[in-house]
Amino acid sequence: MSEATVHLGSGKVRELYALDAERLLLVASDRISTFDVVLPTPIPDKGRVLTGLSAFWFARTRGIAPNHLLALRDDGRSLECRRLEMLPVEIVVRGYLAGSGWKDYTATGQVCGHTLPAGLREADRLPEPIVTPATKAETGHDLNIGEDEAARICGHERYAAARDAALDLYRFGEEHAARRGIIVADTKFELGVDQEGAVVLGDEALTPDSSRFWPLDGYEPGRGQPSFDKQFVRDWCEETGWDKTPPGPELPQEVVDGTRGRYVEAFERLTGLPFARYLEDPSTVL
Ligand code: PZK
Repeated sequence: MSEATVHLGSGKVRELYALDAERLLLVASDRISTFDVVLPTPIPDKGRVLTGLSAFWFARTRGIAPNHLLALRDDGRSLECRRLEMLPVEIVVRGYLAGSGWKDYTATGQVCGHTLPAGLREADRLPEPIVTPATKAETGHDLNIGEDEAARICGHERYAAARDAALDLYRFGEEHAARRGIIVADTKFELGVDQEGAVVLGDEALTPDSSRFWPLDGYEPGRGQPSFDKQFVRDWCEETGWDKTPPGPELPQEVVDGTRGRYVEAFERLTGLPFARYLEDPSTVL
């Protein structure tokens, strides 16, 4: 980084810097988390895969919703972004029944206030995608809230604009990914408001870290689906008998290599580009 940059914060696997009054730098590391714990072993190029995918989606969804992307840096892992006033809620869109949605459905027949048809199985596709907002709780764990509460927190008009953008973005991404053999079961969007008051997509978008990606090949409702990207890591962690409290285990080389291959495969399937070309010239995704 040649400019004077100020470190603003760290996510589990990303860093955020201020470039100037209007611009931020989002840098994706090669760290990987599983069962909510960041592991000590990096996955080479994971940050470049996620950044390249985000930039790819930002470039292709400009006509659906404006986004914060200003520039993709030559290192392939850093995005220069417009500074926004972020909404205090995350917008989760779910097209399939998984995770906490499946749990809630089995208990109540509802997911975050959405009444669903009876008789759905785990991992079933929903008749229509649903929006289930969440707040970033103090503990770091997200807390699901109803759309009514999200609208009160954000303002009704802002929430409606954010929800509409999120649904349109999910529908576009889900359809594109399905044609390339990847199910986007659900995804989280973070939106903000720009200087003109427009609702703008921020953060990362439609990446394996912000979404549940499943392989379409072998998809079978009625059971949990394997993660497209992290299944080798999860399986290996389960085999070791690790109790899922920090520190996490060091990953063996074959798990690192297999996992890197899955991230690269997701990139190549979704972008239609060889990852090697992205490494030579990141702007090929734009
Ligand atoms: C913003 N985060 C999350 C925290 C990370 C990411 N365009 C924006 N304008 C203002 N604020 C943010 C963004 C974006 N994106 C994002 N927090 C603030 C976050 C820590 C590390 F990489």
